[in-house]
Amino acid sequence: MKRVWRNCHAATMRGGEYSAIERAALVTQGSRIEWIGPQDALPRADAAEEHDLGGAWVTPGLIDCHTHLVFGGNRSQEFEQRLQGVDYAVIAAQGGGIASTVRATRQATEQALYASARKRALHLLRDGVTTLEVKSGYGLDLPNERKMLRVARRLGQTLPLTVRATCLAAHALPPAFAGRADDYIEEVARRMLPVLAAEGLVDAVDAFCEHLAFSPAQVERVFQAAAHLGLPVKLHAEQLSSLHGASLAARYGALSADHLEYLTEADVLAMAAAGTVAVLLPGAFYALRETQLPPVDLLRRHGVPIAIASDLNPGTSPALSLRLMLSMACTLFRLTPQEALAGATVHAARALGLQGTHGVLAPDMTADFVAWDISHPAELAYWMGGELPKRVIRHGEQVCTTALE
Ligand code: DI6
Ligand code: FE
Repeated sequence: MKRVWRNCHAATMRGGEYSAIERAALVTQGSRIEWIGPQDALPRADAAEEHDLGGAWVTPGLIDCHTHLVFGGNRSQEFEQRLQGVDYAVIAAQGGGIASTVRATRQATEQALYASARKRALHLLRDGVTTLEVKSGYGLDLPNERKMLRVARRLGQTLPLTVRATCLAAHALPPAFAGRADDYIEEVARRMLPVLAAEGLVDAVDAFCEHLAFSPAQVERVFQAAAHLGLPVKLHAEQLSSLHGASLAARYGALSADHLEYLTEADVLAMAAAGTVAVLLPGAFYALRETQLPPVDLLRRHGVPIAIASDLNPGTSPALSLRLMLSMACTLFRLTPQEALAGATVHAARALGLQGTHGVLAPDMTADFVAWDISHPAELAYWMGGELPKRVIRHGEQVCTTALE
């Protein structure tokens, strides 16, 4: 169906800038944008529906390109214990940390996991997100990684959201493989990935490259398996130390390297040459009270696209608002509001391999956009929390509206 959307301003985000059109209009045809431009130049069209956007600012639908939003239980009691002074090592020895989420995720039925993940996904949708990535990585064996990825697929089928599913089986060492990390990596590379990919559950492959997780050599084994299956890779890299995982990821043509507080200039150059997106995660930086800043100036200087995501997970980033992450990216990492918004639209699309269809407002792109009742797009990174009045349009249809009456 053809629809005309008038009386708005558009931050198209072309070229990673607002690239604003004031007094704009859009024409959508089904799930695609057919035309966008100044309202005065609106072509005559026989539209089935006309919508007055009331002077709103329209942006591309927000894209949260790094989440772990499918998980069992939560770790709020652990949070409380830590703040009462209980040592993290003691909590871990009591089975806390990632291990406790793995237990809770394994115990949960697929239906229960879906029900809890759906609520978190709705928080994001109400905040203007129309595309999100969901990682597995709390199952750590074939049936439970499958269960997580099936939930991710089901979210995409049942909610008005585009969901990309990433297999993060190489997130942590499962208890059954204690002391045998190489054996677990072989299990991931030889059995889990091929089976899950054959079931159509995997859009990309991720791993956690860190002293407390997997070494670059082990990550490379996973990347070889992904390449063999024709799947793109991503990597949790340089979050707590410098292992040059980002350079390794770049060598495998990774869509993104994520976290990156300890990234070096050599890693930045490798990412620039490979076109790998830097995904910065201010929620985890904040929750861990990290002080090492990601090298934003080096990323800018060498032209590496910067994306911003929630890292929504029960341990290090229980973040239910992508807009709050934009605010934190500005205040903590000194991004400009324009860079932050580009990080949750055009560059986030690239981090998911969706740059051909998502992330900017232009003819032939998917008609995913948000009409915000704001006076300037910088407001999206300016307000901390709350609910901005908006309409969320996905595939050319209004799917959510939040108005304050
Ligand atoms: N990096 C993180 O910060 C999270 N995962 C990862 O690879 C931690 C996930 C958790 O604590 O549950
Ligand atoms: Fe993460």
